[in-house]
Amino acid sequence: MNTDDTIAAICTGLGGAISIIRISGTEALQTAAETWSGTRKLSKSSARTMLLGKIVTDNDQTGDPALAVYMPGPNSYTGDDVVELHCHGGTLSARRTLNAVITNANGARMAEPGEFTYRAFMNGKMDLTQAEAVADLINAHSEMALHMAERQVDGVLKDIVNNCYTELTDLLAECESRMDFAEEDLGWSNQQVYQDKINRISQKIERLIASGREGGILRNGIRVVLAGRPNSGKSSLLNLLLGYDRAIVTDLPGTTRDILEETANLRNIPVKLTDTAGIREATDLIEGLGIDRSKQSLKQAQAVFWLLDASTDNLTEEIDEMLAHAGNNKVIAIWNKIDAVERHSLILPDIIFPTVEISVEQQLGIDELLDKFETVVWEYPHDEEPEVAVSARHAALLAEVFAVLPEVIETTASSDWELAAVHLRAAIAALGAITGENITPDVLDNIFSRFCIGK
Ligand SMILES: Nc1nc2c(ncn2[C@@H]2O[C@H](COP(=O)(O)OP(=O)(O)OP(=O)(O)O)[C@@H](O)[C@H]2O)c(=O)[nH]1
Ligand SMILES: [Mg+2]
Repeated sequence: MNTDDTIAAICTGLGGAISIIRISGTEALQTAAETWSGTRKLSKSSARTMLLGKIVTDNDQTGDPALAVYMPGPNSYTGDDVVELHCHGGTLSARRTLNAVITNANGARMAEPGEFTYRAFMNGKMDLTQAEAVADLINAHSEMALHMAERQVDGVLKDIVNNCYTELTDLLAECESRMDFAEEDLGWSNQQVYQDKINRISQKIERLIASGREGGILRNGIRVVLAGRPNSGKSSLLNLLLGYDRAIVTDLPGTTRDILEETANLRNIPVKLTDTAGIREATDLIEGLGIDRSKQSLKQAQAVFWLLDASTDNLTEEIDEMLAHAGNNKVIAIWNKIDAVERHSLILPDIIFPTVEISVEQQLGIDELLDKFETVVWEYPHDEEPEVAVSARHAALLAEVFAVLPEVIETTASSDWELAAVHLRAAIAALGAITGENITPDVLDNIFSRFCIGK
């Protein structure tokens, strides 16, 4: 992406009460002056002061009232000169203003997705981890995901990575100096110091890699499938977890025939909840097709809520169906309708999966279900939010660093400074790719193309 020209886009979601058109680049003031006019000129106003004026286009000299604000670089979001026009919202009004900004005599270029943040990165306003976190922030589907993104925007991950980067760069400098001045003693550290240092860095990197699991869950959410025999209460539980009546519930077995998918937030974990057709011998063609889809969904599930009807006469059948179809992946067995069973706990058989007893109808046991869900997802007690949760891109690069560090220990221990330097450079390059210190343009394009337009 070119960074020399002036770009513009609507930064706000379409349809709101106000729309903001951001213009960024060396010609931002001139471009805005062709589109907006007020009693005071933007170029004469003090930085970051809102001025009232109106949008003037070629066809419409008495245009809509609009506020304008000038943020001279480098103290702007992008680091360029920026002008923002705040005009009436609504799709048409905002588009008309953007169109005027693009087509006027000093017209700007329409910004690509993520291009404002790309410029902020290129202008050194933020590193790549912070820029990526801006996208995470917009896409966050839970409080925890939001906090994590905010911490990454604040530079928590950047600082840890930069710290390792600096330590390894210092070590590389020593290795190179040992190669160049092998005969002299220039007060170098001894090999034990190197090893301790690398071990410390290794531990930090290992912790970051481990946080990738949380990063994946918080960024992508997880797919939870509600499954079970007909009438076990899957749709009732879906409705309860969503907090509204999404699915039809009746006492006829085989009510749900197709897959229903909704997003929700269970204990800060973003989830895609999938309600499915009850699994049994199908009674007709349509039900059979629905059951095939249920089985397909189970294959893609990252967690399964398997509903068992505790009130039926045939508990073994309920369990057998589960063992045949649930798979082994994070299944929670849920005895539902315990309200309809007398002294239920005495008769319910043991099950190999984590098990809870609930009543959707009377809202019993739902907290216990969510407790189990949390434990199953995080795999260990998760009382505190992790400090950082790296993305898959970061984790892959960190794994490269982690793999090469033992080689650094080995080669420094045997005073093979040349080879140590080779390994150190590889580790440094991978860390630099995380923060964007050294990264190829196509990787950058790929990262920013996933942003929305206007960010
Ligand atoms: N007593 C009692 N009845 C319940 C409970 N949960 C659901 N039901 C009833 O069980 C019946 C079936 O509920 P659904 O939610 O439609 O069950 P389902 O598993 O989605 O059924 P299919 O879509 O046919 O596979 C309805 O009449 C519900 O009111 C519960 O906790 N206790
Ligand atoms: Mg149903």
